[in-house]
Amino acid sequence: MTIIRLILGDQLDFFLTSLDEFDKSQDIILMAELKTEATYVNHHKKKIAFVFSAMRHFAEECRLKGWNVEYIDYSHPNNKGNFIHQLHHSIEKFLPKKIVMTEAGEYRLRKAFLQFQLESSIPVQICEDTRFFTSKAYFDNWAEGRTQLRMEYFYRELRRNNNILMNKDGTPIGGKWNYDSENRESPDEGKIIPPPTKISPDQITSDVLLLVEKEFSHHFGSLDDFHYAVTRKDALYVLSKFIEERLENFGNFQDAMITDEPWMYHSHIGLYLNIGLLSPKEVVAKVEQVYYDEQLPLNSVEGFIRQILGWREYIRGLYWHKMPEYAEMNYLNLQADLPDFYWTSDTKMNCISQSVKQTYDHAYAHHIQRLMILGNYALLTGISPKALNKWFLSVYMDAYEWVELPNVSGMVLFADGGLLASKPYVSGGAYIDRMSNYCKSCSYKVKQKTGEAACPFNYLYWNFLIKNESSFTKNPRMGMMYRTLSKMSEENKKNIVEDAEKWLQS
Ligand code: FAD
Ligand code: DLZ
Ligand code: SF4
Repeated sequence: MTIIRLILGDQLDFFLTSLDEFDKSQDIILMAELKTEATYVNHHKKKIAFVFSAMRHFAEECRLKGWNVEYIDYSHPNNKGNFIHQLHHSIEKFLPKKIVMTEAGEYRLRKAFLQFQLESSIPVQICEDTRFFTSKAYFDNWAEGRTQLRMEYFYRELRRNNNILMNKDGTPIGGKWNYDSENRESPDEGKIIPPPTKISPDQITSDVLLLVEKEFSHHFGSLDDFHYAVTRKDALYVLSKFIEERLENFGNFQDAMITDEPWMYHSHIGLYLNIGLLSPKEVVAKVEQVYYDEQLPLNSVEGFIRQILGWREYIRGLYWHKMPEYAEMNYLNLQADLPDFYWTSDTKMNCISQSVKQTYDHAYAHHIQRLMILGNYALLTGISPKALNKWFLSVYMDAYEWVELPNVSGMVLFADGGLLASKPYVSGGAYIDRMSNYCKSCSYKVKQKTGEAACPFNYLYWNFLIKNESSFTKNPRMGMMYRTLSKMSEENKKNIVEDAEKWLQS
């Protein structure tokens, strides 16, 4: 008798646990392009096109293996709009003996599937998602008894456990666990940055682009120049081009930003990792091997591996460890709405307008733009976790709640009170000026601290420290900032607070 194997849009991997012991003579793969998934937030048009096209290509690959696939596209007459209704429909149609699936990556869906499992008339088997280095249980165990959950210690443990960039005697290669201090070079405007690797849309992608323009025209974002991989083969090609062309400079310029250079030396593979076209283990293994074969700079190789083995695993562990409470946390009681310019890019602040514009165009911004431009401004101006999470979950191609929420609530908004970050990631204009060339063509003056022409990040930064003094003055990592503040004249502080209030009200 038939088993229906449900594959979600971010589970496009033939090694998925729900495909174990697949019997091609009887089993059926169920995949569906669903309204609820495309609209639980108004995803960027490119993200919907990417997921639908990658799903269609995966279904094609399954058919080529001779597997039975029930693929419900967006316009299919039997499209039921959400997973649970779709499953009920398939149970009636195929009378299967069992449903098998791999657990969903987001809490809201995992809850819905557990409820379905409880109520279903046939057995529903929900398998563990093993596409990560660590399980949820591993993280829970690691976190037990700790008041602070620092990524660095988690990462070191994973380096040891998986023997990655390690010497035989158990010490890290190069003698240090991390080379962060070497990964903060200012941008080099004279250096030619390799263009991003582009894959031309095939017929399947072109059809999807038309569908998305028709059905989701009101969503944020442009569909122009869609050049992403939608198959594993092409995603592997993008990875190989990153290793060949960009990895060497990844470390030095990891935090650098240049006007009209959205891609810098980043890998642009987060979207593929997150839907299963690439696996984190294979990416880390390949990059480590290249280090041994080609002696690429250790700060680049270690820095890159830390993002995937360290941050990505840690963030997922934290999400499952703390959900559902994590989504409700708001330690600093931030309540402001998101300004319109997060959607329109219509602001005189060049750093923000650049970051929003490229987000609109490409559904991509690199880490420092997300953290130190768009995130920094949000924290300084008190945007609420709900509003900011909704925006970040909507606009990026790689956004899924398990990875987006801890980054936004924990790393950006300090909403968890310091579980993830030892101090808030805030800065004035000087940091942005050091790490980018945005300030050179901005209407505001980055060196000016107060007054109409001053860079808003300057007075908003000091205003943030003044307003949140009671929350942070005992934080040892904030000592230097508060010592500088204590030396400021009362007159100066008054001007800062007045300018900040004027800005916040405008
Ligand atoms: P690279 O800079 O080349 O890094 C390589 C890989 O490391 C990434 O592809 C990603 O898989 C991983 N990585 C790096 N930093 C992180 C991190 N902080 N958390 C988890 N994985 C990380 N990443 C997402 O995948 N989805 C999100 O929705 C997301 N939202 C973010 C929101 C904010 C506010 C911030 C500060 C960061 C967010 N990140 C998110 C992390 C990071 O910005 C993106 O993974 C990265 O920009 C993707 O581009 P890339 O593939 O070129 O990454
Ligand atoms: C993101 C997304 C979108 C836009 N559309 C679909 C879809 O139509 N069908 C589907 O199976 N999955 C989709 N996804 C991915 C799911 O939202 C994802 O599986 C959950 O967010 C869990 O991580
Ligand atoms: Fe951004 Fe201020 Fe620089 Fe303008 S001057 S780009 S607002 S940091």
